Amino acid sequence: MKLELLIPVAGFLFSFLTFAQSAHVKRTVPKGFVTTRGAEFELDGKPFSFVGANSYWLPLLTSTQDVEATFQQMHDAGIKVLRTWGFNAINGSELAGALQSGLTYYQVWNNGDWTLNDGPQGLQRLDNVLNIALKYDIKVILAFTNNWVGYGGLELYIDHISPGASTHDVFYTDPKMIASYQRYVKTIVNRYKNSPAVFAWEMMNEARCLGDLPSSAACSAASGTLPTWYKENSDFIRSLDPHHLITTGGEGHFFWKNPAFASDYNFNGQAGENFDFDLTLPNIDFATYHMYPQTWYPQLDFPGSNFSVEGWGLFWIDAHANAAKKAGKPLILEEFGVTGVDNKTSIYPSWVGRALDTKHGIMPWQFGALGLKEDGGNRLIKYADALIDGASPNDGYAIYKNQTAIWNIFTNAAKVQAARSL
Ligand SMILES: *[C@@H]1O[C@H](CO)[C@@H](O)[C@H](O)[C@H]1NC(C)=O
Ligand SMILES: *[C@@H]1O[C@H](CO)[C@@H](O)[C@H](O)[C@H]1NC(C)=O
Ligand SMILES: *[C@@H]1O[C@H](CO)[C@@H](O)[C@H](O)[C@H]1NC(C)=O
Ligand SMILES: CC(=O)N[C@H]1CO[C@H](CO)[C@@H](O)[C@@H]1O
Repeated sequence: MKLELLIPVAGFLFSFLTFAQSAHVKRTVPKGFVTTRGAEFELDGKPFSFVGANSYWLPLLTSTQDVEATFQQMHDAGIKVLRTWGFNAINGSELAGALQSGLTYYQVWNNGDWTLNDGPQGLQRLDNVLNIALKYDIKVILAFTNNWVGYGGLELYIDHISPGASTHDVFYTDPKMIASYQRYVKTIVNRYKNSPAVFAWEMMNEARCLGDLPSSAACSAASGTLPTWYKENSDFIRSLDPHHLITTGGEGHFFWKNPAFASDYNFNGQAGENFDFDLTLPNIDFATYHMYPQTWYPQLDFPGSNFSVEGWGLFWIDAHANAAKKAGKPLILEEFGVTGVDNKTSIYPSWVGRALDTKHGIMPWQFGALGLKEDGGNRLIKYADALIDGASPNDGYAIYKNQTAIWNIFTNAAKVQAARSL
């Protein structure tokens, strides 16, 4: 439903509520920059509702033709936002292999510190992705690092700065690691801070107390370790860039006191996030969360009750929609998926329907491009999950146009969102 259709009284009430809910003054941003207005995104003065895509592999492509072809396919599907990695880091010991295989890398770690690669095999590939995104009218969310080892995440910072450290969460409190991370953030933000191709900065993909190393006993939502890191670093990013949106990139773990959820990792604060609190931080502009109930609940049960993948997903969507509404900020279901063509076909319509009904931006994991020329298979490295099965990897979640029923769920959703953005 378009807003213009609301009767004036409802329109007045709506603006009043929006005003009352937004605690901070609305930012004035340059033309073409996405911003927020209460619980909605806004672009050039109009609501901006969208279906987006995840593609971590786009900056790894060596062929500009393939990057262009991927954006063309996204554009044809009605996609308005892309989420990709703004990092690709390797250990010095991997450099020779990377040079030989053409692997994209922006940071090389040696002797406890990293050096930047802003050359043709480095940040120029990310420049290229952003330039082509602009041409296809697609805005890009860039994450600065990874909670996981893939593409050179936290474990590289930890291994190099504090060799032998036994816990993952040392990253959030060690001043040298924070400074090293911020040096990288500053490099990326300064490079693109005037670009309308950037939708938002994302502090980390899926920050948790644990990663490929375990969590220390001290780290949890109760200790505030990760929320404090979110606060410090969102403030830091804002000090560099007054205009672009900033978000966590988190999975949306709650810290609920309800004893029924005391042993549930998604709700008991053990993961480190505190979704409701994190969203109140002044420089977190909108919320993100992820959703993989099949792998999170292999037994498909809460303590005391069984549920369906579809049903749990609806519950998770509603819980985040309610929290975001309370905070008066927009939210994105920025990664989600189930495996199996039949599962996707039967479950996605209700998840997507509920997310659209509750004013989400949605970004399924992950985009599948067909017909790319390049074979990505030879660029497998230690810090990669591997670029497998050709340039656009089929990890069991990827959605390709040849899967017509699934594809249409998202292209139809894109049309609904576009009609709301007028
Ligand atoms: C990085 O390379 C150095 C030197 O080759 C090696 O000693 C170290 O174990 C490597 N670190 C990781 C995390 O692979
Ligand atoms: C479909 O989902 C069910 C429930 O999670 C799972 O057991 C099954 O393996 C899935 N099918 C495929 C092909 O992945
Ligand atoms: C669609 O294309 C992908 C990628 O090439 C392939 O893995 C899949 O088998 C194709 N067909 C269907 C029905 O998914
Ligand atoms: C609490 C409960 O009933 N859990 C069950 C849910 O279903 C799985 C698979 O059938 C069982 O293994 C659980 O015990």
